[in-house]
Amino acid sequence: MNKFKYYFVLLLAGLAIVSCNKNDDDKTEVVPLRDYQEQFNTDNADIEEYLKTNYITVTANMDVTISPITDAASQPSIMSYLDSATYPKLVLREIPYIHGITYKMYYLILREGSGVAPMNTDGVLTAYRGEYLKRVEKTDTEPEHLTTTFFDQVIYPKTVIDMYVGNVIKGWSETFPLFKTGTTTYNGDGTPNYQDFGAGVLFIPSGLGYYAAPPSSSTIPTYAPLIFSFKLYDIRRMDHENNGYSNGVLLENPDGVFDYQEDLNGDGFVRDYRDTTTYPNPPANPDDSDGDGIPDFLDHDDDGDGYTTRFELTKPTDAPFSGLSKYYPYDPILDNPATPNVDESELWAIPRRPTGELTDPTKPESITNPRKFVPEDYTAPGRLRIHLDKTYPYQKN
Ligand SMILES: [Ca+2]
Ligand SMILES: [Ca+2]
Ligand SMILES: [Ca+2]
Ligand SMILES: [Ca+2]
Repeated sequence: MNKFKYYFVLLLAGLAIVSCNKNDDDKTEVVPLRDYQEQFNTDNADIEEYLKTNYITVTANMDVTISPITDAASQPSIMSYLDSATYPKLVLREIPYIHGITYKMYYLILREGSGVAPMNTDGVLTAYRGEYLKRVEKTDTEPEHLTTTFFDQVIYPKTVIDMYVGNVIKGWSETFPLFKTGTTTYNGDGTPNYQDFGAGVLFIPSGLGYYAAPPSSSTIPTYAPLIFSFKLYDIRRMDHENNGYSNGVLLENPDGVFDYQEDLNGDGFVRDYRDTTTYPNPPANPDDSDGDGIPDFLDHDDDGDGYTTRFELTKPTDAPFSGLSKYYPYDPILDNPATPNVDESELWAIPRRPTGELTDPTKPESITNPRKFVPEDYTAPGRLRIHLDKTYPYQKN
Protein backbone atom coordinates (compact mmCIF):
# COMPACT_ATOMS: atom_id res chain seq x y z
CA MET A 1 0.00 0.00 0.00
CA ASN A 2 2.81 2.37 0.88
CA LYS A 3 5.44 1.10 -1.45
CA PHE A 4 5.60 4.33 -3.43
CA LYS A 5 6.68 6.11 -0.33
CA TYR A 6 9.57 3.72 0.14
CA TYR A 7 10.71 4.18 -3.41
CA PHE A 8 10.77 7.89 -2.69
CA VAL A 9 12.85 7.41 0.45
CA LEU A 10 15.21 5.07 -1.36
CA LEU A 11 15.59 7.57 -4.14
CA LEU A 12 16.57 10.28 -1.66
CA ALA A 13 19.13 8.00 -0.07
CA GLY A 14 20.42 7.03 -3.51
CA LEU A 15 20.91 10.65 -4.48
CA ALA A 16 22.95 11.28 -1.38
CA ILE A 17 25.15 8.30 -2.07
CA VAL A 18 26.03 9.20 -5.64
CA SER A 19 26.19 12.96 -5.34
CA CYS A 20 29.94 13.16 -4.76
CA ASN A 21 31.18 14.07 -8.21
CA LYS A 22 34.88 13.60 -8.65
CA ASN A 23 37.50 14.62 -11.17
CA ASP A 24 36.88 16.00 -14.60
CA ASP A 25 36.20 12.75 -16.39
CA ASP A 26 32.57 12.84 -15.25
CA LYS A 27 32.88 9.66 -13.23
CA THR A 28 30.70 9.38 -10.18
CA GLU A 29 32.20 7.87 -7.09
CA VAL A 30 29.73 5.85 -5.07
CA VAL A 31 30.28 6.42 -1.38
CA PRO A 32 28.73 3.61 0.64
CA LEU A 33 26.66 4.51 3.68
CA ARG A 34 28.58 4.35 6.91
CA ASP A 35 27.97 1.39 9.21
CA TYR A 36 25.00 2.27 11.42
CA GLN A 37 26.37 0.75 14.62
CA GLU A 38 29.79 2.37 14.25
CA GLN A 39 28.26 5.76 13.47
CA PHE A 40 25.93 5.45 16.44
CA ASN A 41 28.87 4.68 18.74
CA THR A 42 30.66 7.81 17.50
CA ASP A 43 27.55 9.99 17.82
CA ASN A 44 26.72 8.66 21.26
CA ALA A 45 30.22 9.35 22.54
CA ASP A 46 29.99 12.93 21.24
CA ILE A 47 26.53 13.42 22.74
CA GLU A 48 27.66 12.08 26.12
CA GLU A 49 30.69 14.34 26.13
CA TYR A 50 28.41 17.28 25.28
CA LEU A 51 26.00 16.39 28.10
CA LYS A 52 28.89 16.22 30.59
CA THR A 53 30.53 19.50 29.56
CA ASN A 54 27.46 21.73 29.14
CA TYR A 55 24.78 23.13 31.46
CA ILE A 56 21.30 24.41 30.80
CA THR A 57 19.21 27.35 31.95
CA VAL A 58 15.44 27.34 31.44
CA THR A 59 13.06 30.33 31.58
CA ALA A 60 9.50 30.20 32.95
CA ASN A 61 8.29 29.95 29.34
CA MET A 62 10.56 26.93 28.74
CA ASP A 63 13.08 28.76 26.57
CA VAL A 64 16.46 27.12 27.02
CA THR A 65 20.06 28.18 26.78
CA ILE A 66 22.83 25.57 26.75
CA SER A 67 26.38 26.73 27.45
CA PRO A 68 29.78 25.17 28.18
CA ILE A 69 30.48 24.76 31.89
CA THR A 70 32.93 27.36 33.20
CA ASP A 71 32.20 26.99 36.91
CA ALA A 72 31.43 23.41 37.94
CA ALA A 73 30.24 24.49 41.39
CA SER A 74 27.32 26.56 40.11
CA GLN A 75 26.69 24.96 36.72
CA PRO A 76 25.54 21.31 37.00
CA SER A 77 26.10 19.36 33.80
CA ILE A 78 23.08 18.25 31.78
CA MET A 79 24.24 14.67 32.42
CA SER A 80 23.79 15.25 36.17
CA TYR A 81 20.00 15.24 35.59
CA LEU A 82 20.04 11.60 34.42
CA ASP A 83 17.07 9.82 36.06
CA SER A 84 16.52 12.82 38.34
CA ALA A 85 13.49 12.62 40.66
CA THR A 86 12.59 16.21 39.74
CA TYR A 87 12.63 18.23 36.51
CA PRO A 88 14.71 18.74 34.52
CA LYS A 89 15.07 15.00 34.15
CA LEU A 90 17.39 13.38 31.61
CA VAL A 91 16.18 10.05 30.23
CA LEU A 92 18.09 7.48 28.17
CA ARG A 93 15.60 5.71 25.92
CA GLU A 94 16.31 2.50 23.99
CA ILE A 95 14.91 2.45 20.46
CA PRO A 96 15.35 -1.00 18.91
CA TYR A 97 15.05 -2.36 15.35
CA ILE A 98 15.75 0.82 13.37
CA HIS A 99 18.57 0.06 10.86
CA GLY A 100 18.90 -3.34 12.54
CA ILE A 101 20.56 -1.93 15.66
CA THR A 102 19.38 -0.75 19.07
CA TYR A 103 19.69 3.00 19.33
CA LYS A 104 19.93 4.83 22.62
CA MET A 105 18.72 8.39 22.73
CA TYR A 106 19.02 10.94 25.52
CA TYR A 107 16.18 13.40 26.00
CA LEU A 108 15.64 15.99 28.69
CA ILE A 109 12.15 16.47 30.14
CA LEU A 110 11.73 20.07 31.22
CA ARG A 111 7.99 19.56 31.77
CA GLU A 112 5.77 16.61 30.78
CA GLY A 113 2.66 18.63 29.97
CA SER A 114 -0.85 18.39 31.43
CA GLY A 115 -2.85 17.51 28.30
CA VAL A 116 -2.78 14.63 25.82
CA ALA A 117 0.14 12.80 24.22
CA PRO A 118 0.36 12.33 20.45
CA MET A 119 0.86 8.98 18.78
CA ASN A 120 4.10 8.70 16.82
CA THR A 121 1.97 9.10 13.67
CA ASP A 122 -0.18 12.03 14.83
CA GLY A 123 0.17 15.68 13.89
CA VAL A 124 2.03 18.03 16.22
CA LEU A 125 1.99 21.80 16.58
CA THR A 126 5.39 22.59 18.04
CA ALA A 127 7.73 25.49 18.57
CA TYR A 128 11.29 24.27 18.22
CA ARG A 129 14.89 25.26 17.76
CA GLY A 130 17.44 22.96 16.10
CA GLU A 131 21.23 22.81 16.22
CA TYR A 132 23.69 20.25 14.98
CA LEU A 133 26.66 18.94 16.90
CA LYS A 134 30.08 18.75 15.29
CA ARG A 135 33.53 17.68 16.44
CA VAL A 136 36.20 20.17 15.42
CA GLU A 137 39.70 18.78 14.94
CA LYS A 138 42.67 20.16 16.86
CA THR A 139 44.36 23.21 15.37
CA ASP A 140 47.50 25.15 16.29
CA THR A 141 45.45 27.45 18.47
CA GLU A 142 42.61 25.24 19.74
CA PRO A 143 42.29 21.71 21.09
CA GLU A 144 39.83 19.24 19.61
CA HIS A 145 36.34 20.19 20.80
CA LEU A 146 32.59 19.98 20.13
CA THR A 147 30.61 22.84 18.65
CA THR A 148 26.92 23.38 18.04
CA THR A 149 25.55 25.31 15.08
CA PHE A 150 22.03 26.69 14.80
CA PHE A 151 20.11 25.65 11.68
CA ASP A 152 16.37 26.20 12.14
CA GLN A 153 13.69 27.44 14.49
CA VAL A 154 9.95 28.03 14.64
CA ILE A 155 8.76 30.31 17.44
CA TYR A 156 5.09 30.77 16.52
CA PRO A 157 4.05 27.54 14.79
CA LYS A 158 1.00 27.72 12.54
CA THR A 159 1.27 24.40 10.74
CA VAL A 160 0.55 20.98 12.19
CA ILE A 161 3.30 18.54 11.19
CA ASP A 162 2.04 15.04 10.37
CA MET A 163 4.78 12.87 11.87
CA TYR A 164 3.96 9.95 9.56
CA VAL A 165 3.20 11.38 6.14
CA GLY A 166 5.51 14.32 6.85
CA ASN A 167 8.33 11.81 7.28
CA VAL A 168 9.83 13.60 10.29
CA ILE A 169 13.06 12.23 11.68
CA LYS A 170 12.72 9.23 13.98
CA GLY A 171 14.31 11.22 16.81
CA TRP A 172 11.10 13.25 16.86
CA SER A 173 8.45 10.60 16.25
CA GLU A 174 10.04 8.20 18.74
CA THR A 175 10.06 10.86 21.50
CA PHE A 176 7.10 13.22 21.09
CA PRO A 177 4.62 10.54 22.31
CA LEU A 178 6.42 10.74 25.67
CA PHE A 179 5.28 14.36 26.10
CA LYS A 180 1.83 15.95 26.40
CA THR A 181 0.18 19.16 25.31
CA GLY A 182 -1.04 21.71 27.88
CA THR A 183 -4.05 24.01 27.93
CA THR A 184 -4.88 26.76 25.45
CA THR A 185 -6.72 30.04 26.03
CA TYR A 186 -7.43 32.65 23.38
CA ASN A 187 -6.90 36.40 23.45
CA GLY A 188 -9.58 38.83 22.23
CA ASP A 189 -7.95 38.92 18.80
CA GLY A 190 -8.02 35.14 18.54
CA THR A 191 -4.31 34.55 19.11
CA PRO A 192 -3.61 31.57 21.35
CA ASN A 193 -1.88 31.40 24.74
CA TYR A 194 -0.35 28.04 25.52
CA GLN A 195 0.19 26.99 29.14
CA ASP A 196 1.49 23.89 30.91
CA PHE A 197 2.59 22.36 27.59
CA GLY A 198 5.20 19.62 27.47
CA ALA A 199 8.72 20.85 26.79
CA GLY A 200 12.03 19.08 26.33
CA VAL A 201 15.38 18.83 24.63
CA LEU A 202 16.23 15.95 22.28
CA PHE A 203 19.81 14.77 21.72
CA ILE A 204 19.51 12.79 18.51
CA PRO A 205 22.17 10.49 17.04
CA SER A 206 22.49 10.96 13.27
CA GLY A 207 20.87 7.59 12.51
CA LEU A 208 17.65 8.92 14.07
CA GLY A 209 18.21 12.23 12.29
CA TYR A 210 19.18 12.77 8.66
CA TYR A 211 22.21 10.44 8.56
CA ALA A 212 23.82 10.69 5.09
CA ALA A 213 20.98 12.69 3.55
CA PRO A 214 20.26 16.02 5.28
CA PRO A 215 17.76 18.23 3.43
CA SER A 216 19.56 19.93 0.55
CA SER A 217 18.00 23.24 1.62
CA SER A 218 19.64 23.06 5.04
CA THR A 219 23.17 23.68 6.28
CA ILE A 220 23.25 20.42 8.24
CA PRO A 221 26.30 18.28 7.38
CA THR A 222 26.00 14.54 6.79
CA TYR A 223 26.19 12.27 9.86
CA ALA A 224 25.42 15.10 12.29
CA PRO A 225 23.85 14.50 15.71
CA LEU A 226 20.99 16.99 16.22
CA ILE A 227 19.85 18.89 19.30
CA PHE A 228 16.26 20.13 19.36
CA SER A 229 14.58 22.07 22.14
CA PHE A 230 10.82 22.04 21.69
CA LYS A 231 7.44 22.96 23.15
CA LEU A 232 4.46 20.73 22.34
CA TYR A 233 1.54 23.15 21.91
CA ASP A 234 -1.12 20.98 20.29
CA ILE A 235 -1.73 17.73 18.45
CA ARG A 236 -4.06 16.53 15.71
CA ARG A 237 -5.34 12.96 15.68
CA MET A 238 -4.69 11.24 12.35
CA ASP A 239 -6.39 8.39 10.46
CA HIS A 240 -3.83 7.11 8.00
CA GLU A 241 -5.14 4.37 5.73
CA ASN A 242 -4.43 5.50 2.24
CA ASN A 243 -4.15 4.10 -1.23
CA GLY A 244 -0.61 5.19 -1.95
CA TYR A 245 0.35 8.05 -4.20
CA SER A 246 -0.76 9.15 -7.64
CA ASN A 247 1.40 11.81 -9.30
CA GLY A 248 2.80 12.70 -5.91
CA VAL A 249 -0.63 13.19 -4.33
CA LEU A 250 -1.61 10.97 -1.43
CA LEU A 251 -4.86 9.12 -2.17
CA GLU A 252 -6.50 9.16 1.21
CA ASN A 253 -9.20 6.74 2.18
CA PRO A 254 -9.23 6.57 5.97
CA ASP A 255 -11.34 3.92 7.68
CA GLY A 256 -12.82 6.19 10.35
CA VAL A 257 -10.75 4.74 13.21
CA PHE A 258 -7.99 7.08 14.36
CA ASP A 259 -4.41 5.80 14.61
CA TYR A 260 -4.47 6.07 18.41
CA GLN A 261 -7.52 3.79 18.41
CA GLU A 262 -5.60 1.27 16.28
CA ASP A 263 -2.74 1.04 18.82
CA LEU A 264 -3.65 -2.45 20.03
CA ASN A 265 -1.00 -2.74 22.74
CA GLY A 266 -1.59 0.82 23.89
CA ASP A 267 2.08 1.86 23.98
CA GLY A 268 1.55 5.09 22.04
CA PHE A 269 3.34 3.85 18.92
CA VAL A 270 2.23 2.19 15.68
CA ARG A 271 4.84 1.22 13.11
CA ASP A 272 4.96 -0.19 9.59
CA TYR A 273 7.65 -2.85 9.67
CA ARG A 274 7.22 -3.54 5.93
CA ASP A 275 9.62 -0.62 5.49
CA THR A 276 12.67 -2.87 5.38
CA THR A 277 14.99 0.05 4.66
CA THR A 278 14.26 1.34 8.15
CA TYR A 279 13.57 -2.06 9.76
CA PRO A 280 15.83 -4.71 8.15
CA ASN A 281 15.15 -7.22 10.97
CA PRO A 282 11.61 -6.37 12.08
CA PRO A 283 9.88 -7.86 15.13
CA ALA A 284 6.34 -9.24 15.08
CA ASN A 285 3.96 -6.29 14.91
CA PRO A 286 1.82 -5.99 18.08
CA ASP A 287 -0.58 -3.65 16.27
CA ASP A 288 -1.57 -5.98 13.41
CA SER A 289 -4.85 -7.79 14.20
CA ASP A 290 -4.82 -10.28 11.34
CA GLY A 291 -1.05 -10.76 11.18
CA ASP A 292 -0.86 -10.04 7.45
CA GLY A 293 2.04 -7.60 7.92
CA ILE A 294 -0.11 -4.52 7.36
CA PRO A 295 -0.53 -2.78 10.72
CA ASP A 296 -4.11 -1.87 11.65
CA PHE A 297 -3.48 1.85 11.20
CA LEU A 298 -2.80 1.21 7.48
CA ASP A 299 -5.01 -1.86 6.94
CA HIS A 300 -8.38 -1.43 5.21
CA ASP A 301 -9.49 -4.82 6.61
CA ASP A 302 -8.04 -5.05 10.11
CA ASP A 303 -9.34 -8.54 10.94
CA GLY A 304 -8.81 -10.01 7.46
CA ASP A 305 -12.39 -11.30 7.18
CA GLY A 306 -12.84 -9.98 3.66
CA TYR A 307 -15.03 -7.05 4.74
CA THR A 308 -13.42 -3.62 4.87
CA THR A 309 -13.41 -1.84 8.21
CA ARG A 310 -15.36 0.97 6.56
CA PHE A 311 -18.07 -1.52 5.59
CA GLU A 312 -18.14 -3.06 9.05
CA LEU A 313 -18.51 0.35 10.68
CA THR A 314 -21.45 1.43 8.51
CA LYS A 315 -24.63 1.92 10.56
CA PRO A 316 -27.90 0.34 9.49
CA THR A 317 -30.14 2.98 7.96
CA ASP A 318 -33.15 2.32 10.20
CA ALA A 319 -33.89 4.08 13.51
CA PRO A 320 -32.51 4.54 16.13
CA PHE A 321 -29.15 4.77 14.39
CA SER A 322 -29.66 8.29 13.08
CA GLY A 323 -26.81 10.57 14.02
CA LEU A 324 -24.29 12.92 12.54
CA SER A 325 -22.47 10.23 10.59
CA LYS A 326 -23.39 7.13 8.62
CA TYR A 327 -20.53 5.38 10.41
CA TYR A 328 -20.29 4.33 14.04
CA PRO A 329 -17.85 6.40 16.10
CA TYR A 330 -15.24 4.37 18.00
CA ASP A 331 -16.84 5.24 21.37
CA PRO A 332 -20.15 6.96 22.16
CA ILE A 333 -19.94 10.74 21.73
CA LEU A 334 -21.64 13.02 24.24
CA ASP A 335 -23.44 16.23 23.36
CA ASN A 336 -21.15 19.24 23.45
CA PRO A 337 -22.49 21.72 26.07
CA ALA A 338 -20.69 24.57 24.28
CA THR A 339 -23.10 24.29 21.33
CA PRO A 340 -26.59 24.28 22.94
CA ASN A 341 -28.42 24.39 19.59
CA VAL A 342 -26.71 21.34 18.10
CA ASP A 343 -26.99 17.78 19.35
CA GLU A 344 -23.63 16.11 18.64
CA SER A 345 -24.41 12.95 20.56
CA GLU A 346 -23.65 9.64 18.84
CA LEU A 347 -24.75 6.90 21.20
CA TRP A 348 -24.28 3.99 18.82
CA ALA A 349 -20.54 3.38 18.90
CA ILE A 350 -18.75 0.49 17.17
CA PRO A 351 -20.50 -2.59 18.60
CA ARG A 352 -19.21 -6.04 19.44
CA ARG A 353 -20.77 -9.13 17.85
CA PRO A 354 -24.39 -9.07 19.07
CA THR A 355 -25.17 -10.89 22.31
CA GLY A 356 -28.99 -10.53 22.48
CA GLU A 357 -31.75 -13.00 21.68
CA LEU A 358 -31.66 -15.18 18.60
CA THR A 359 -33.94 -13.99 15.82
CA ASP A 360 -35.61 -17.41 16.00
CA PRO A 361 -34.89 -18.83 19.48
CA THR A 362 -35.84 -22.35 18.34
CA LYS A 363 -32.91 -22.55 15.91
CA PRO A 364 -29.10 -22.32 16.39
CA GLU A 365 -27.21 -19.10 15.67
CA SER A 366 -26.25 -18.81 11.99
CA ILE A 367 -25.99 -16.34 9.16
CA THR A 368 -29.74 -16.66 8.62
CA ASN A 369 -30.57 -16.70 12.36
CA PRO A 370 -28.35 -14.03 13.98
CA ARG A 371 -28.59 -12.67 17.50
CA LYS A 372 -30.00 -9.19 18.09
CA PHE A 373 -27.90 -6.28 19.29
CA VAL A 374 -28.52 -5.05 22.84
CA PRO A 375 -27.48 -1.58 24.11
CA GLU A 376 -24.43 -2.89 26.00
CA ASP A 377 -23.04 -4.24 22.73
CA TYR A 378 -22.37 -0.60 21.78
CA THR A 379 -20.92 0.59 25.06
CA ALA A 380 -19.30 -2.25 27.03
CA PRO A 381 -15.71 -1.22 27.84
CA GLY A 382 -13.03 -3.47 26.37
CA ARG A 383 -15.47 -5.12 23.95
CA LEU A 384 -14.02 -6.74 20.82
CA ARG A 385 -15.38 -4.36 18.21
CA ILE A 386 -16.84 -5.96 15.07
CA HIS A 387 -14.13 -4.65 12.73
CA LEU A 388 -11.58 -6.64 14.77
CA ASP A 389 -13.78 -9.73 15.19
CA LYS A 390 -13.21 -12.29 12.44
CA THR A 391 -16.45 -14.07 13.37
CA TYR A 392 -18.57 -11.06 12.39
CA PRO A 393 -20.25 -10.50 9.98
CA TYR A 394 -21.35 -14.14 10.23
CA GLN A 395 -19.41 -16.45 7.96
CA LYS A 396 -21.22 -18.12 5.10
CA ASN A 397 -20.28 -21.73 5.94
CA1 LIG B 1 -7.57 4.22 10.70
CA1 LIG C 1 1.50 0.00 19.68
CA1 LIG D 1 -3.24 -6.35 9.23
CA1 LIG E 1 -12.78 -6.66 8.27
